[in-house]
Amino acid sequence: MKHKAHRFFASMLVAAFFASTPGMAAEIPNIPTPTEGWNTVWHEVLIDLWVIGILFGSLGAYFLVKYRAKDPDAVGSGKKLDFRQALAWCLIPCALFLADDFMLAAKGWTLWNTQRTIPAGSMEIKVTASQWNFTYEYPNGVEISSTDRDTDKNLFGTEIMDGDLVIPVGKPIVMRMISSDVIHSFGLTDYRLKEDIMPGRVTYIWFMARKPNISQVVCVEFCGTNHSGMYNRVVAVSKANYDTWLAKKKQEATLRRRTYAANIIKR
Ligand SMILES: [Cu+2]
Repeated sequence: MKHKAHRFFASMLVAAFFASTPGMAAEIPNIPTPTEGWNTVWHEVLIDLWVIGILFGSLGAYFLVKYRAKDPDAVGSGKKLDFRQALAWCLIPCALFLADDFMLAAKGWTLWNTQRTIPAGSMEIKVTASQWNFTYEYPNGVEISSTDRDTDKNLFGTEIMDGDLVIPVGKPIVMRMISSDVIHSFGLTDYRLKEDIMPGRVTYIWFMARKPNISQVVCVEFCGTNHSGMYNRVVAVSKANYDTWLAKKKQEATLRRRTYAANIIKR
């Protein structure tokens, strides 16, 4: 009896779990992102550096002790290598290290292709950088400026605030960027990405959040006095929360336009 009750509750739990997440897994496209690509390649570079460092460090230390001069007049007596042996000692280690470099270069090439290829079904946000703010234009015309942020608010808070670049989770986002004055750079630090924004050229960068989180955009190219104030938060929220936020912003913009028009007519 007790067993049966256990099984019943366990199956209910499993059913509840699947019922609550049917869309979740399907919503997130299973595509490689540049963020994960950079993390992987960087970890591999670090592992390589550690392995090579430890290997050569310990070998060097071992040789230092083993072949130390035991008295000041001691002269080393190494076995002379013939031409073929010397050549092998040069080429084989070189080939081993180059193989590792080629492997990393190939991974870097793949990663670069991922970073440059915008996935299908992505959402475009237009970015205009100027001294000293980022302005974001959403597909429905809503505009957000990084300088709209409320400086009294807690930047580490979890609720959405003015000036936040809000994006839906599981949607590849393309930032299509121009500058109205000098060179800026769009630095998505937590997403491991940056791309310059220049006058007279359109540049782009794409990224995707796999789960709700808060990170930052910072200008990473010195662009004048208030360069350090050129930043805002990137808030990734669920699709439903994103839709609600965007509708609210659209409503606010319409209201602002109407008030503005009414004031002009009054004058
Ligand atoms: Cu800047």
